[in-house]
Amino acid sequence: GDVGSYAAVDLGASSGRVMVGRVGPDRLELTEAHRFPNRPVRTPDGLRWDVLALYAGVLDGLRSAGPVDSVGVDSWAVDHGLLDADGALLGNPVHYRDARTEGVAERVWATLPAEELYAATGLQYAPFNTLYQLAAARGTAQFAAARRLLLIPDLLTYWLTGEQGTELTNASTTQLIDPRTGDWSHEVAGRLGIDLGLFAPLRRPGDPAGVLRPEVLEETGLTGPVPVTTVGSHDTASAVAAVPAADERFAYICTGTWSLAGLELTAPVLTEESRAANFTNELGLDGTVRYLRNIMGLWLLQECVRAWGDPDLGALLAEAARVPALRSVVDAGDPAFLAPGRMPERIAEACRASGQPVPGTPAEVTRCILDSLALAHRGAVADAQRLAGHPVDVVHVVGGGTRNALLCQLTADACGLPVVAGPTEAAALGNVLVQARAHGRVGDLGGMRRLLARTQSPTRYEPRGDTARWRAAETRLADR
Ligand code: ADP
Ligand code: LRH
Repeated sequence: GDVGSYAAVDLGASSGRVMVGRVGPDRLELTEAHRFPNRPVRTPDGLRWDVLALYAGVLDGLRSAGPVDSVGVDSWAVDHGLLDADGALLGNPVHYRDARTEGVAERVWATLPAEELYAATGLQYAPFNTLYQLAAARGTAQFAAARRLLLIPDLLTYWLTGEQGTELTNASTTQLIDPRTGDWSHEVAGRLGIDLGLFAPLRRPGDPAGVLRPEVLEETGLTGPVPVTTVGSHDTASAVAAVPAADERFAYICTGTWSLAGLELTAPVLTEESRAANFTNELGLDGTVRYLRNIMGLWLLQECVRAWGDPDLGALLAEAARVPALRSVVDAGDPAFLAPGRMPERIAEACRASGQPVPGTPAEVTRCILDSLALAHRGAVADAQRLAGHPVDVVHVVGGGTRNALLCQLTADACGLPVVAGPTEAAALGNVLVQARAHGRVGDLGGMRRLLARTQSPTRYEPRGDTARWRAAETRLADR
Protein backbone atom coordinates (compact mmCIF):
# COMPACT_ATOMS: atom_id res chain seq x y z
CA GLY A 1 0.00 0.00 0.00
CA ASP A 2 0.81 3.67 0.17
CA VAL A 3 1.34 3.82 3.91
CA GLY A 4 3.61 1.80 6.20
CA SER A 5 2.97 1.15 9.90
CA TYR A 6 5.88 1.01 12.32
CA ALA A 7 5.86 0.30 16.04
CA ALA A 8 8.37 2.35 18.03
CA VAL A 9 9.23 0.99 21.45
CA ASP A 10 10.64 4.02 23.28
CA LEU A 11 11.72 3.56 26.89
CA GLY A 12 12.46 6.71 28.86
CA ALA A 13 13.66 6.90 32.43
CA SER A 14 10.22 8.04 33.56
CA SER A 15 7.93 6.10 31.23
CA GLY A 16 7.96 3.55 28.46
CA ARG A 17 5.71 3.72 25.44
CA VAL A 18 4.84 1.84 22.32
CA MET A 19 3.87 4.27 19.57
CA VAL A 20 2.60 3.46 16.11
CA GLY A 21 3.78 5.64 13.25
CA ARG A 22 2.04 5.69 9.88
CA VAL A 23 4.31 6.90 7.14
CA GLY A 24 3.48 7.66 3.54
CA PRO A 25 4.26 10.31 0.97
CA ASP A 26 3.51 13.55 2.84
CA ARG A 27 2.14 11.61 5.75
CA LEU A 28 3.56 11.05 9.24
CA GLU A 29 1.16 10.29 12.07
CA LEU A 30 1.99 8.99 15.49
CA THR A 31 -0.47 7.37 17.89
CA GLU A 32 0.13 5.98 21.34
CA ALA A 33 -0.62 2.26 21.62
CA HIS A 34 0.45 1.94 25.25
CA ARG A 35 2.29 3.92 27.93
CA PHE A 36 3.51 2.47 31.19
CA PRO A 37 5.48 3.82 34.14
CA ASN A 38 9.16 3.01 34.48
CA ARG A 39 9.65 2.54 38.20
CA PRO A 40 13.16 1.64 39.33
CA VAL A 41 13.40 -0.49 42.45
CA ARG A 42 15.80 -0.12 45.36
CA THR A 43 16.88 -3.61 46.42
CA PRO A 44 19.43 -4.47 49.12
CA ASP A 45 21.97 -4.62 46.24
CA GLY A 46 21.21 -1.13 45.00
CA LEU A 47 19.04 0.67 42.46
CA ARG A 48 17.78 -1.61 39.67
CA TRP A 49 15.64 -1.32 36.55
CA ASP A 50 12.54 -3.52 36.60
CA VAL A 51 13.35 -4.86 33.15
CA LEU A 52 10.74 -7.63 33.25
CA ALA A 53 7.98 -5.07 33.90
CA LEU A 54 9.35 -3.04 30.98
CA TYR A 55 9.37 -6.08 28.69
CA ALA A 56 5.80 -6.90 29.76
CA GLY A 57 4.87 -3.30 28.90
CA VAL A 58 6.47 -3.74 25.48
CA LEU A 59 4.45 -6.92 24.82
CA ASP A 60 1.23 -5.22 25.98
CA GLY A 61 2.05 -2.34 23.67
CA LEU A 62 2.68 -4.54 20.66
CA ARG A 63 -0.64 -6.28 21.32
CA SER A 64 -2.46 -2.91 21.35
CA ALA A 65 -0.52 -1.70 18.32
CA GLY A 66 -2.01 -4.32 16.05
CA PRO A 67 -0.54 -5.24 12.64
CA VAL A 68 2.69 -3.39 11.83
CA ASP A 69 5.31 -3.68 9.11
CA SER A 70 8.21 -3.54 11.54
CA VAL A 71 9.23 -2.88 15.16
CA GLY A 72 12.16 -0.82 16.49
CA VAL A 73 13.45 -0.34 20.05
CA ASP A 74 15.18 2.65 21.66
CA SER A 75 15.85 3.55 25.29
CA TRP A 76 18.11 5.52 27.59
CA ALA A 77 21.83 4.92 27.14
CA VAL A 78 24.76 3.30 28.99
CA ASP A 79 22.85 0.64 30.98
CA HIS A 80 22.86 -3.02 30.10
CA GLY A 81 22.08 -6.57 31.08
CA LEU A 82 24.70 -9.25 31.55
CA LEU A 83 23.97 -12.70 30.14
CA ASP A 84 25.47 -16.03 31.16
CA ALA A 85 26.88 -18.62 28.76
CA ASP A 86 23.35 -19.86 27.99
CA GLY A 87 22.09 -16.39 27.13
CA ALA A 88 20.09 -16.02 30.36
CA LEU A 89 19.94 -12.61 32.06
CA LEU A 90 22.08 -12.40 35.19
CA GLY A 91 20.05 -10.20 37.53
CA ASN A 92 18.23 -6.94 37.01
CA PRO A 93 20.19 -4.29 35.11
CA VAL A 94 21.82 -1.74 37.39
CA HIS A 95 20.38 1.80 37.19
CA TYR A 96 22.77 4.53 36.07
CA ARG A 97 21.85 6.46 39.23
CA ASP A 98 23.10 3.62 41.43
CA ALA A 99 25.96 4.58 43.76
CA ARG A 100 28.31 1.77 42.68
CA THR A 101 30.32 4.04 40.38
CA GLU A 102 31.24 6.55 43.10
CA GLY A 103 35.00 7.10 43.02
CA VAL A 104 35.47 4.56 40.20
CA ALA A 105 36.46 7.05 37.50
CA GLU A 106 39.51 8.17 39.49
CA ARG A 107 40.66 4.54 39.61
CA VAL A 108 40.23 4.16 35.86
CA TRP A 109 42.10 7.41 35.20
CA ALA A 110 45.06 6.09 37.19
CA THR A 111 45.48 3.53 34.38
CA LEU A 112 44.25 5.63 31.48
CA PRO A 113 44.38 9.39 32.10
CA ALA A 114 41.15 11.31 31.51
CA GLU A 115 42.81 13.41 28.79
CA GLU A 116 43.78 10.33 26.79
CA LEU A 117 40.40 8.73 27.32
CA TYR A 118 38.70 11.82 25.91
CA ALA A 119 41.05 12.08 22.95
CA ALA A 120 40.29 8.42 22.11
CA THR A 121 36.51 8.31 22.72
CA GLY A 122 35.27 11.92 22.79
CA LEU A 123 32.90 10.98 25.59
CA GLN A 124 32.23 13.42 28.41
CA TYR A 125 32.88 12.34 31.94
CA ALA A 126 29.78 10.96 33.57
CA PRO A 127 30.14 8.53 36.46
CA PHE A 128 27.72 6.15 34.77
CA ASN A 129 29.43 5.70 31.37
CA THR A 130 29.38 1.95 30.72
CA LEU A 131 33.16 1.90 31.00
CA TYR A 132 33.01 2.98 34.65
CA GLN A 133 30.11 0.65 35.35
CA LEU A 134 32.22 -2.25 34.05
CA ALA A 135 35.11 -1.17 36.26
CA ALA A 136 32.71 -1.14 39.22
CA ALA A 137 31.37 -4.60 38.33
CA ARG A 138 34.78 -6.21 38.06
CA GLY A 139 35.35 -8.75 40.80
CA THR A 140 31.66 -9.44 41.41
CA ALA A 141 30.33 -12.99 41.06
CA GLN A 142 27.78 -11.75 38.53
CA PHE A 143 30.42 -10.21 36.29
CA ALA A 144 32.55 -13.35 36.54
CA ALA A 145 29.62 -15.36 35.17
CA ALA A 146 28.89 -12.86 32.38
CA ARG A 147 29.66 -13.93 28.82
CA ARG A 148 27.70 -11.24 27.00
CA LEU A 149 26.69 -7.63 27.61
CA LEU A 150 23.61 -6.25 25.87
CA LEU A 151 22.64 -2.57 26.14
CA ILE A 152 18.99 -2.15 27.19
CA PRO A 153 17.45 -1.76 23.69
CA ASP A 154 19.62 -4.61 22.41
CA LEU A 155 18.49 -6.78 25.33
CA LEU A 156 14.82 -6.18 24.55
CA THR A 157 15.49 -6.73 20.86
CA TYR A 158 17.15 -10.03 21.80
CA TRP A 159 14.11 -11.08 23.83
CA LEU A 160 11.84 -10.15 20.92
CA THR A 161 13.89 -11.88 18.20
CA GLY A 162 16.40 -14.26 19.74
CA GLU A 163 19.19 -12.39 17.94
CA GLN A 164 22.01 -10.40 19.53
CA GLY A 165 23.68 -7.24 18.32
CA THR A 166 25.14 -3.95 19.60
CA GLU A 167 23.60 -0.89 18.05
CA LEU A 168 26.18 1.78 17.21
CA THR A 169 24.63 5.07 18.41
CA ASN A 170 24.04 3.59 21.84
CA ALA A 171 27.40 1.78 21.80
CA SER A 172 28.98 5.22 21.52
CA THR A 173 27.82 5.91 25.10
CA THR A 174 29.86 2.99 26.48
CA GLN A 175 33.07 5.04 26.08
CA LEU A 176 34.57 2.15 24.14
CA ILE A 177 33.92 3.51 20.65
CA ASP A 178 36.23 5.73 18.61
CA PRO A 179 33.96 8.46 17.20
CA ARG A 180 36.26 9.02 14.23
CA THR A 181 35.93 5.47 12.96
CA GLY A 182 32.59 4.43 14.45
CA ASP A 183 34.27 1.23 15.59
CA TRP A 184 35.46 -0.19 18.90
CA SER A 185 38.52 1.44 20.44
CA HIS A 186 40.73 -1.60 20.89
CA GLU A 187 43.30 0.64 22.53
CA VAL A 188 41.00 1.83 25.32
CA ALA A 189 39.58 -1.65 25.89
CA GLY A 190 43.04 -3.19 25.88
CA ARG A 191 44.56 -0.75 28.35
CA LEU A 192 41.64 -1.17 30.74
CA GLY A 193 41.50 -4.95 30.38
CA ILE A 194 37.97 -4.96 28.97
CA ASP A 195 37.19 -7.97 26.79
CA LEU A 196 35.37 -6.63 23.72
CA GLY A 197 34.19 -10.21 23.15
CA LEU A 198 31.55 -9.42 25.77
CA PHE A 199 29.79 -7.32 23.13
CA ALA A 200 27.74 -8.71 20.27
CA PRO A 201 28.67 -7.50 16.76
CA LEU A 202 27.90 -3.88 15.90
CA ARG A 203 24.73 -3.05 13.97
CA ARG A 204 23.79 0.26 12.42
CA PRO A 205 20.44 2.05 12.26
CA GLY A 206 18.49 0.55 9.38
CA ASP A 207 20.08 -2.92 9.67
CA PRO A 208 17.69 -5.86 10.06
CA ALA A 209 17.59 -7.18 13.63
CA GLY A 210 15.60 -10.38 13.14
CA VAL A 211 11.89 -11.19 13.30
CA LEU A 212 9.56 -11.53 16.28
CA ARG A 213 9.89 -15.00 17.83
CA PRO A 214 6.89 -17.34 17.48
CA GLU A 215 6.23 -17.04 21.25
CA VAL A 216 6.16 -13.24 20.94
CA LEU A 217 3.70 -13.47 18.03
CA GLU A 218 1.51 -15.72 20.13
CA GLU A 219 1.61 -13.40 23.14
CA THR A 220 0.90 -10.27 21.13
CA GLY A 221 -1.64 -11.73 18.71
CA LEU A 222 0.45 -10.54 15.76
CA THR A 223 0.81 -12.50 12.54
CA GLY A 224 4.35 -13.16 11.36
CA PRO A 225 6.75 -12.59 9.97
CA VAL A 226 7.18 -9.22 11.74
CA PRO A 227 10.68 -7.82 11.16
CA VAL A 228 12.52 -5.92 13.87
CA THR A 229 14.61 -3.10 12.43
CA THR A 230 17.64 -1.53 14.08
CA VAL A 231 16.99 2.16 14.81
CA GLY A 232 19.08 4.81 16.51
CA SER A 233 18.59 2.81 19.71
CA HIS A 234 19.96 5.57 21.94
CA ASP A 235 16.79 7.58 22.58
CA THR A 236 18.72 10.83 22.17
CA ALA A 237 19.99 9.71 18.74
CA SER A 238 16.41 9.01 17.67
CA ALA A 239 15.21 12.32 19.13
CA VAL A 240 17.90 14.34 17.33
CA ALA A 241 17.02 12.58 14.07
CA ALA A 242 13.47 13.92 14.54
CA VAL A 243 14.47 17.58 15.00
CA PRO A 244 12.59 19.35 12.19
CA ALA A 245 15.53 21.57 11.28
CA ALA A 246 15.59 23.35 7.92
CA ASP A 247 19.40 23.59 7.64
CA GLU A 248 22.51 22.92 9.73
CA ARG A 249 22.46 26.21 11.69
CA PHE A 250 20.52 24.85 14.64
CA ALA A 251 21.07 23.79 18.23
CA TYR A 252 18.81 21.23 19.86
CA ILE A 253 17.74 20.50 23.39
CA CYS A 254 16.19 17.10 24.04
CA THR A 255 14.21 17.68 27.21
CA GLY A 256 12.86 14.85 29.32
CA THR A 257 14.32 13.35 32.44
CA TRP A 258 17.57 14.88 31.09
CA SER A 259 18.26 17.93 28.98
CA LEU A 260 20.71 17.03 26.24
CA ALA A 261 21.80 20.28 24.66
CA GLY A 262 24.11 20.76 21.73
CA LEU A 263 24.76 20.49 18.02
CA GLU A 264 24.74 18.02 15.19
CA LEU A 265 28.19 17.91 13.61
CA THR A 266 29.91 15.98 10.83
CA ALA A 267 33.07 15.32 12.88
CA PRO A 268 33.88 15.04 16.59
CA VAL A 269 35.51 17.83 18.61
CA LEU A 270 38.22 16.17 20.70
CA THR A 271 40.11 19.20 22.02
CA GLU A 272 41.23 19.58 25.60
CA GLU A 273 39.03 22.68 25.84
CA SER A 274 36.05 20.61 24.85
CA ARG A 275 36.89 18.00 27.47
CA ALA A 276 37.22 20.68 30.15
CA ALA A 277 33.78 22.02 29.15
CA ASN A 278 32.43 18.46 29.49
CA PHE A 279 31.03 18.12 26.00
CA THR A 280 30.41 14.68 24.61
CA ASN A 281 30.68 13.32 21.07
CA GLU A 282 28.02 10.67 20.79
CA LEU A 283 27.24 9.11 17.44
CA GLY A 284 24.09 9.98 15.56
CA LEU A 285 22.46 8.81 12.39
CA ASP A 286 24.44 8.50 9.15
CA GLY A 287 27.86 9.35 10.55
CA THR A 288 26.73 12.49 12.38
CA VAL A 289 28.11 13.41 15.79
CA ARG A 290 25.86 14.53 18.64
CA TYR A 291 28.04 17.15 20.26
CA LEU A 292 26.23 17.93 23.48
CA ARG A 293 26.26 18.39 27.22
CA ASN A 294 24.15 16.50 29.74
CA ILE A 295 22.10 18.78 31.99
CA MET A 296 20.15 17.33 34.93
CA GLY A 297 16.89 18.22 33.20
CA LEU A 298 13.36 17.77 34.44
CA TRP A 299 14.66 15.06 36.77
CA LEU A 300 15.09 17.91 39.27
CA LEU A 301 11.38 18.69 39.03
CA GLN A 302 10.29 15.02 38.87
CA GLU A 303 12.08 14.33 42.14
CA CYS A 304 10.58 17.41 43.84
CA VAL A 305 7.10 16.56 42.61
CA ARG A 306 7.57 13.05 44.01
CA ALA A 307 8.68 14.51 47.36
CA TRP A 308 5.63 16.81 47.43
CA GLY A 309 3.22 13.91 46.95
CA ASP A 310 2.48 14.43 43.24
CA PRO A 311 0.61 17.76 43.07
CA ASP A 312 -0.98 18.81 39.76
CA LEU A 313 1.87 19.77 37.42
CA GLY A 314 -0.13 22.30 35.40
CA ALA A 315 -1.19 24.24 38.49
CA LEU A 316 2.34 24.15 39.91
CA LEU A 317 3.84 25.52 36.66
CA ALA A 318 1.19 28.26 36.48
CA GLU A 319 2.12 29.34 39.99
CA ALA A 320 5.85 29.14 39.20
CA ALA A 321 5.28 31.49 36.24
CA ARG A 322 4.14 34.15 38.75
CA VAL A 323 7.25 33.83 40.97
CA PRO A 324 9.82 36.58 40.22
CA ALA A 325 12.50 35.41 37.79
CA LEU A 326 16.11 34.51 38.59
CA ARG A 327 15.91 35.01 42.34
CA SER A 328 18.17 32.01 42.89
CA VAL A 329 19.75 29.52 40.53
CA VAL A 330 21.62 26.26 40.98
CA ASP A 331 24.11 24.56 38.67
CA ALA A 332 21.86 22.19 36.72
CA GLY A 333 24.93 20.44 35.35
CA ASP A 334 26.17 19.42 38.79
CA PRO A 335 26.41 15.61 39.22
CA ALA A 336 25.57 16.27 42.88
CA PHE A 337 21.92 16.14 41.75
CA LEU A 338 22.28 12.72 40.11
CA ALA A 339 21.11 10.50 42.96
CA PRO A 340 17.43 10.24 43.92
CA GLY A 341 15.91 11.61 47.12
CA ARG A 342 15.51 14.80 49.20
CA MET A 343 15.55 16.99 46.09
CA PRO A 344 13.74 20.08 47.47
CA GLU A 345 16.16 20.09 50.41
CA ARG A 346 19.22 19.61 48.18
CA ILE A 347 18.16 22.52 45.98
CA ALA A 348 17.56 24.71 49.01
CA GLU A 349 20.98 23.76 50.39
CA ALA A 350 22.68 24.65 47.10
CA CYS A 351 21.00 28.08 47.15
CA ARG A 352 21.97 28.67 50.77
CA ALA A 353 25.58 27.58 50.16
CA SER A 354 25.90 30.05 47.29
CA GLY A 355 24.47 32.91 49.34
CA GLN A 356 21.21 33.23 47.42
CA PRO A 357 17.64 33.47 48.70
CA VAL A 358 16.41 30.01 49.68
CA PRO A 359 13.25 29.02 47.78
CA GLY A 360 10.56 27.82 50.19
CA THR A 361 7.24 27.02 48.55
CA PRO A 362 6.90 24.38 45.83
CA ALA A 363 6.23 27.19 43.32
CA GLU A 364 9.46 28.95 44.33
CA VAL A 365 11.49 25.75 44.12
CA THR A 366 9.92 24.99 40.73
CA ARG A 367 10.82 28.46 39.48
CA CYS A 368 14.37 28.02 40.72
CA ILE A 369 14.60 24.72 38.81
CA LEU A 370 13.21 26.15 35.55
CA ASP A 371 15.38 29.28 35.71
CA SER A 372 18.39 27.04 36.42
CA LEU A 373 17.59 24.73 33.50
CA ALA A 374 17.14 27.68 31.12
CA LEU A 375 20.47 29.08 32.31
CA ALA A 376 22.19 25.73 31.75
CA HIS A 377 20.58 25.50 28.29
CA ARG A 378 22.02 28.92 27.52
CA GLY A 379 25.49 27.86 28.62
CA ALA A 380 25.47 24.65 26.60
CA VAL A 381 24.15 26.29 23.43
CA ALA A 382 26.73 29.09 23.66
CA ASP A 383 29.68 26.85 24.57
CA ALA A 384 28.88 24.29 21.87
CA GLN A 385 28.83 26.98 19.17
CA ARG A 386 32.12 28.40 20.37
CA LEU A 387 33.92 25.06 20.84
CA ALA A 388 32.74 23.61 17.52
CA GLY A 389 32.95 26.86 15.55
CA HIS A 390 29.40 26.21 14.41
CA PRO A 391 26.99 29.17 14.77
CA VAL A 392 23.22 28.71 15.00
CA ASP A 393 20.10 30.82 14.40
CA VAL A 394 17.54 28.74 16.25
CA VAL A 395 17.18 26.32 19.16
CA HIS A 396 14.97 23.28 18.57
CA VAL A 397 13.45 21.86 21.75
CA VAL A 398 12.03 18.33 21.55
CA GLY A 399 10.78 15.78 24.11
CA GLY A 400 8.47 15.92 27.14
CA GLY A 401 9.73 19.37 28.14
CA THR A 402 8.01 20.90 25.09
CA ARG A 403 4.81 20.55 27.15
CA ASN A 404 6.31 22.99 29.65
CA ALA A 405 5.67 26.38 27.96
CA LEU A 406 7.40 28.28 30.77
CA LEU A 407 10.60 26.27 30.30
CA CYS A 408 10.51 26.83 26.53
CA GLN A 409 9.99 30.58 26.91
CA LEU A 410 12.71 30.91 29.55
CA THR A 411 15.07 28.95 27.30
CA ALA A 412 14.40 31.36 24.42
CA ASP A 413 14.94 34.32 26.75
CA ALA A 414 18.16 32.91 28.21
CA CYS A 415 19.65 31.91 24.85
CA GLY A 416 18.53 35.11 23.15
CA LEU A 417 17.39 32.92 20.24
CA PRO A 418 14.03 31.74 18.97
CA VAL A 419 12.97 28.36 20.34
CA VAL A 420 11.02 26.01 18.08
CA ALA A 421 9.36 23.49 20.38
CA GLY A 422 8.24 20.09 19.13
CA PRO A 423 7.75 17.30 18.44
CA THR A 424 7.09 16.04 21.97
CA GLU A 425 7.54 12.37 21.06
CA ALA A 426 10.69 13.02 19.07
CA ALA A 427 12.47 9.79 20.03
CA ALA A 428 9.51 7.70 18.88
CA LEU A 429 9.30 9.66 15.63
CA GLY A 430 13.01 9.23 14.93
CA ASN A 431 12.61 5.53 15.66
CA VAL A 432 9.65 5.27 13.24
CA LEU A 433 11.39 7.26 10.50
CA VAL A 434 14.50 5.10 10.52
CA GLN A 435 12.32 2.01 10.16
CA ALA A 436 10.34 3.68 7.36
CA ARG A 437 13.58 4.58 5.63
CA ALA A 438 14.88 1.02 5.90
CA HIS A 439 11.65 -0.04 4.20
CA GLY A 440 12.04 2.54 1.42
CA ARG A 441 9.40 5.07 2.49
CA VAL A 442 11.60 8.09 3.19
CA GLY A 443 14.96 9.29 1.94
CA ASP A 444 17.96 10.50 3.88
CA LEU A 445 18.10 12.47 7.13
CA GLY A 446 17.25 15.65 5.18
CA GLY A 447 14.19 13.95 3.70
CA MET A 448 13.11 12.75 7.15
CA ARG A 449 13.38 16.30 8.49
CA ARG A 450 11.46 17.78 5.57
CA LEU A 451 8.66 15.28 6.19
CA LEU A 452 8.65 16.25 9.88
CA ALA A 453 8.56 19.96 9.03
CA ARG A 454 5.60 19.40 6.69
CA THR A 455 3.58 17.20 9.05
CA GLN A 456 4.32 18.27 12.63
CA SER A 457 3.38 21.70 13.97
CA PRO A 458 5.91 23.04 16.44
CA THR A 459 5.36 26.10 18.68
CA ARG A 460 7.65 29.08 18.29
CA TYR A 461 8.88 31.17 21.26
CA GLU A 462 10.60 34.48 20.53
CA PRO A 463 13.25 35.65 23.02
CA ARG A 464 11.97 38.39 25.39
CA GLY A 465 14.06 41.14 26.93
CA ASP A 466 17.81 41.23 26.66
CA THR A 467 20.11 38.51 27.90
CA ALA A 468 21.98 40.74 30.39
CA ARG A 469 20.24 39.37 33.47
CA TRP A 470 20.94 35.81 32.36
CA ARG A 471 24.57 36.74 31.88
CA ALA A 472 24.56 38.21 35.39
CA ALA A 473 23.04 35.04 36.84
CA GLU A 474 25.67 33.00 35.05
CA THR A 475 28.42 35.10 36.59
CA ARG A 476 26.81 34.83 40.02
CA LEU A 477 26.86 31.04 39.75
CA ALA A 478 30.42 30.90 38.43
CA ASP A 479 31.72 33.15 41.23
CA ARG A 480 30.14 31.36 44.15
P1 ADP B 1 11.76 10.52 29.54
O1 ADP B 1 11.68 10.06 28.11
O2 ADP B 1 13.13 10.87 29.98
O3 ADP B 1 11.09 9.57 30.48
P2 ADP B 1 9.81 12.55 28.69
O4 ADP B 1 10.36 13.03 27.40
O5 ADP B 1 8.65 11.64 28.67
O6 ADP B 1 10.97 11.92 29.61
O7 ADP B 1 9.46 13.83 29.55
C1 ADP B 1 8.94 13.73 30.83
C2 ADP B 1 8.79 15.12 31.42
O8 ADP B 1 7.91 15.90 30.64
C3 ADP B 1 8.19 15.11 32.80
O9 ADP B 1 9.19 14.95 33.79
C4 ADP B 1 7.51 16.48 32.89
O10 ADP B 1 8.37 17.41 33.50
C5 ADP B 1 7.27 16.87 31.44
N1 ADP B 1 5.83 16.85 31.17
C6 ADP B 1 5.08 15.79 30.84
N2 ADP B 1 3.79 16.14 30.74
C7 ADP B 1 3.71 17.46 31.00
C8 ADP B 1 2.66 18.43 31.06
N3 ADP B 1 1.41 18.09 30.82
N4 ADP B 1 2.98 19.71 31.38
C9 ADP B 1 4.25 20.06 31.63
N5 ADP B 1 5.28 19.19 31.60
C10 ADP B 1 5.01 17.92 31.29
C1 LRH C 1 18.32 10.20 28.00
C2 LRH C 1 19.64 9.47 28.06
C3 LRH C 1 20.83 10.41 27.90
C4 LRH C 1 21.88 9.66 28.65
C5 LRH C 1 21.09 9.20 29.85
C6 LRH C 1 21.70 8.07 30.63
O1 LRH C 1 17.24 9.34 28.15
O2 LRH C 1 19.70 8.46 27.09
O3 LRH C 1 21.17 10.68 26.55
O4 LRH C 1 23.01 10.40 28.96
O5 LRH C 1 19.81 8.87 29.34
